[in-house]
Formats: sequence, structure tokens, C-alpha cells
Amino acid sequence: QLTLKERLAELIPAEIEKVKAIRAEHGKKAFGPVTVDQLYGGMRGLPALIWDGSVLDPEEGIRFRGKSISECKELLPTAPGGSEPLPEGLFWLLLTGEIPSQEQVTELSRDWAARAEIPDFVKEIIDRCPPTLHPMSQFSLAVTALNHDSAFAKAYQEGVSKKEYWGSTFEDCMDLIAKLPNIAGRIFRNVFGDGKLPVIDPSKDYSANLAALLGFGDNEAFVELLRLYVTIHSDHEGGNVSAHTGKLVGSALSDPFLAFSASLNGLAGPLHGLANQEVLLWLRKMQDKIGENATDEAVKEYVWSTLKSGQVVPGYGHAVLRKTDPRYTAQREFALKHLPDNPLFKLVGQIYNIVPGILLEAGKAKNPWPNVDAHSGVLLTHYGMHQMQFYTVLFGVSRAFGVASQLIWDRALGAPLERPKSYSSEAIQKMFKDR
Ligand code: AMX
Repeated sequence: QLTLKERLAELIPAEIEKVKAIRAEHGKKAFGPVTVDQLYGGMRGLPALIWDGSVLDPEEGIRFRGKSISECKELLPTAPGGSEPLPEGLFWLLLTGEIPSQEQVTELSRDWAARAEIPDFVKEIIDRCPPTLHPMSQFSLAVTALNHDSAFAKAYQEGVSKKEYWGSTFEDCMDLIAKLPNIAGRIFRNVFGDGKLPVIDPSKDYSANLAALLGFGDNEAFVELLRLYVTIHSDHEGGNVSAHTGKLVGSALSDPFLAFSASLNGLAGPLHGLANQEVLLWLRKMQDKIGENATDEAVKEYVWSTLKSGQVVPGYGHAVLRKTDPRYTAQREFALKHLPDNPLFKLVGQIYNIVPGILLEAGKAKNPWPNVDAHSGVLLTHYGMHQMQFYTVLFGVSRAFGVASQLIWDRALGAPLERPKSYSSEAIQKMFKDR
């Protein structure tokens, strides 16, 4: 059985030829006009990036290398006795487009466990953070500091040839993913616990170790939740803030640690990954105001009051999706199986029946349906993880899988420095003066 790196080494030459052929045949073809509105409007719909791991369809949602979430759940290896896909398998799929064997996935778990230890000075950086510093800021600091030992940065300094970039990038990406549980666990225990951490168990899978580091290792249902969680949050094509930021920073040949910490800073924004924290805060505030088991009328009034005070309804809407996010649905299915009677889960279901109608009536949001963040906090809090400020860190652990996969391919395919053209408003006025 080949290792992931060996399989990649086999795939890369053919992919280089494929890209050459695509460019030779289609390189000068246009996608269509670019409008001035797209420049002012956050580049919605602007075709601008190559991203191989996943593609997002507005109606259907995400597909990882062509596979829907349901297909991934069916095809990817699971843990013994478990039924959720192992993120190890998803990473293999993102990188190669292939479904790995159970043995290959177990080998990845072992490899990541062996790379999991973080340097002492990184531990110290985390330990010195005041507990009032948001966990996402601590996370980003620690990931930035991992660049101290970057294999890519070292190889580059030593004058490695462009053709060899991907090998050390691969090693950095494996190290990055492997070290995230120890970083996340340390932040969690410092901010919310006594700072003491168990050690990684090399016989366990990635999610089981992550759960143990967070203090939930004995709860098999929580471990299963993390397997699903890390799988479905991993990648959402290339244009979202965290993915695109990682690719952009990586295009300057900043190493994967620098590139991914930039991703994390984008993920920390409330319109992106921080929304999972915001959803739970909003739900709790709603419960404080209108009580548990509130009527539909009371919930409607609360939603309207959120909109009227100029705030967004967190967990609803999306820049690309135009239907319910299948990542929301996957989490709902998990909840129906494991926590059907949880009151907060019931509230989430009640809100699902109410918010889309209100957003449609309000008439602004292009997509009134829930996204991934509308559901994740409820699942975590059910198992006793009530520390909402930590939720986006878990999103970040997962997002590393998608960003890392593309960074490796970008180096393998020799992706150039990103440098789109910007315009001033004055330049646009001049350009279209007589048109
Ligand atoms: N509540 C209230 N208003 C909303 C809304 C929501 N959930 N979603 C969109 N709108 C508003 C926008 O703020 C915008 O108002 P404006 O014209 O006054 O600026 C208008 O509707 C049009 O926006 P859009 O084209 O439908 O959305 P977008 O592509 O600009 O933004 C997103 C997408 C996700 C930022 C937006 O839907 C939003 O703010 N949602 C709530 C926050 C959230 O859940 N974010 C997480 C997204 C998933 C993720 O990245 N993790």
C-alpha cells in the first residue's frame, strides 16, 4: 500500500500535463464580462481561482472531489465501531481524488500522532496569552510561530529547485495538521480549565486524540461528532475568506504555517467562521429574552428585532449557496440520531421554520436558508462544550485540511504569485465616461 506522499508523487506529473493541455486548448477563452458591480460587490461570482479539492454548487452545496457529503459518509473509512467518516480519509480524498483504504487511513492517523508534539517555545507563547485573548487570536499566534521549523522555508533558503517545492510543502502541511490538536487543546485547557493536557495516543485516530485533548475523550458520541465536524468543515471551494487567504499568502511562497495562520485570521471574522459562536450567543440571548419553549410568535418577534436593530441573523445566508447548506443537514441528521430531545436542537428546528420566511419578507438576503454555523454550536454544547468562544478554533482545525491540500497542489503545479488588478473609483469613472 502506498503512502499518501508516494501516491501524490505518482499523480503529480500527469496533473502537470493536464493543466498544460487545458491551458493550451482553452487558455485564451473568456468566462464572460466582468461588471463594475463585481469590483464593488466583494467579487461575487467572479471567476478568479483554481481550487481542486472541492467545488460549491449554489443549489446542491459542496462536493469534495466530486463527492457529496452523503457520498463521503458512505464511502470514506470509519473508525472501528463508528459510523462517521474519518477526516484522515477526507484529506486523502482532497489531495488525490481517491478513496483510501482502511490501512492507508490508519497509517495517516499514526503519522499525524507521531508529528503532533509542539515545540516548547510555542507552548510558552500559548501559556503567556492572557485568558481574555480570544482563542482564535491565540490559535493564529501559535500557528504563525510554527514557521520556526518550516521544512519549506529551510529548503527555499538552501536553494531548492521549484520542481521540488511540493515535497517540503507536503511535510509542513502534515506537521501543521498534526500539531493543531495540541495547540487547540492547550488553548482550551488554559482558557477554560486547569492547563493540564493528556498526551497524544498513537493508537487513536485524529479526532479521538483531539477530543481527549479537549477533555471529552471518554465520550464516544462526541468523538464521532468531531469526526463528522472536521470532515464537513474542511473545505468549501477556494473563494471563501479563509481558503482564499491561505492560497493568496501561500502564493508569495510564504510557508504553510504563515499561509494558514492568515486563513485563521480571516476565519475569525463574524461574517465567516466566528458565526458559529455568534449563533449560540444569539440563541442564548433569545432564550433569556423570551424563555425556553417560546411560541412561534415570540421567536418571530425576536428575529425581527434582530433585523430591525441592524444586525444579521447569524447562521443564515451565504455568498454562494442558495439552498439549505448540506453541512447543516448533515449536522441535523446527527442530532436526530443522538440528541433528538435536546431543547436547543428543537429551538434550532423551530427557527428553521421561521427565519427563511422573515428574511424573504425583509427582502435583502439573497439566500434565506441556514448555513453550516446555524447548527454546530448546538451539537457541541449538548456534549458539555459550552465555551462558545472556542467553537471557531474547531472550525479552524478542520479548515486546515482544505487549505493544506490546495497549498500542496499549488506548489506541485507551480502556481504563480497572485496579483489581480485593482482600480480607483476615479479610474472607473474615467474609463466609462462616454460609454
Ligand atoms: N441576516 C440579515 N441580513 C442578511 C443576512 C442575514 N443572515 N444575510 C444577508 N443579509 C443581508 C446582507 O447583510 C446584505 O445587506 P446590505 O445590502 O444592507 O449590505 C444583503 O442581505 C445582501 O447580502 P447577500 O448578497 O445575500 O449576502 P452576502 O453574500 O453579502 O453575505 C453572508 C453572505 C454569509 C456574509 C451573509 O449572509 C451574512 O451576514 N450571514 C450571517 C452571518 C453568517 O452566518 N456567516 C457565516 C457564513 C458561513 C461561513 O462562512 N461560515
